[in-house]
Amino acid sequence: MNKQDKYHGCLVGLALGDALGAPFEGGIIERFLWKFFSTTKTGEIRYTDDTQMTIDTAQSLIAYQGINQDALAEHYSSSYQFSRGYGATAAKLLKAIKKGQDWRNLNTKYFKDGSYGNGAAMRIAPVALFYSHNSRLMQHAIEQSSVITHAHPDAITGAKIIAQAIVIMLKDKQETIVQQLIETNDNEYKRKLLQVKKWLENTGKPTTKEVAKKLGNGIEAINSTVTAVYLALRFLNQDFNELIKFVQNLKGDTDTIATMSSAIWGAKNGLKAIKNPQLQILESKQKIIKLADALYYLSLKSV
Ligand code: F2R
Ligand code: MG
Ligand code: MG
Repeated sequence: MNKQDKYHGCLVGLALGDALGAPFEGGIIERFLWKFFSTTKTGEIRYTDDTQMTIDTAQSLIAYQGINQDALAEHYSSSYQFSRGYGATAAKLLKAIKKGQDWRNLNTKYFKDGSYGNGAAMRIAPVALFYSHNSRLMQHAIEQSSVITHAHPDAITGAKIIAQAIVIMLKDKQETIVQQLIETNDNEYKRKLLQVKKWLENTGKPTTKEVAKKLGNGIEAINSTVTAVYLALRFLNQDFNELIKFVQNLKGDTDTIATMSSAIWGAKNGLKAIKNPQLQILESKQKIIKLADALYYLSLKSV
């Protein structure tokens, strides 16, 4: 498998998963609202905050050849648009940065320990792609990029889980993912990962309701990141569209679970394996491919 195609598959898969999951996210109000924002003026399918923040992360990593926290905070805030459907607290924080406040004074302002939402995990793929050859630097970069908006340890752990899964897929070591994650996590994350191990070892296929009940389908990192890893692994050897269909029926935070699971699935199978007609009308597809290319060439420098 061509490694560059895996980079394309990770980022374009992420954006396509986001755009296809978005119409199903949340409750009646969110789904109704998205109808007004779901396509561009030229008829492309629009992505949400998940992909926008992923693009921001990629662009900033490329420009600074690493994480520059102040520049990244600035980048996130200048890209903010209501129509992308940001998390409520993330939106407040980004608007405050735009008005000149320092992110260091904001990331524990709204919640004492910071946000435990999945916002850091949903945008972490470029960090995994950039640092795929250096795990120590990657861990540090995940902490630095996450803490800008998500200081809570659960949010940072969720980002590490998604990044680690992507790196393992790039190396085609998918059979080691769950065990590696079990060894590097504890408490509730470990409990959920043990459930994933059990499900993957048995031939039975849990329903969407069982997956939501045992692993979660919510906006919290703890209730969505392990779910995304499980679904990427369960559908790894199947059509990309089967993964998306399952996530759409999962309910809850469908765009973000599709974002994260598609990034992991795409890092294994590559862009050429994604056969979906809507790929042709995905917003900014060529721009995302170019970002994946830049991350690919930069990652080679650190081999
Ligand atoms: N915002 C949305 N979707 C609309 C809402 C969907 C629906 N109502 C649902 O709940 O499923 N989507 C986008 O937001 C998510 C990423 O969010 P992010 O960036 O983590 O945002 P935020 O604001 O930091 O956290 C989200 C909310 O979680 C609660 N929360 C977080 N930390 C908390 C804490 N320490 N204590 C208490 N509550 C906490 C707050 O309600 C936050 O607003 C993705 O789904 C993306 O697609
Ligand atoms: Mg979103
Ligand atoms: Mg979401």
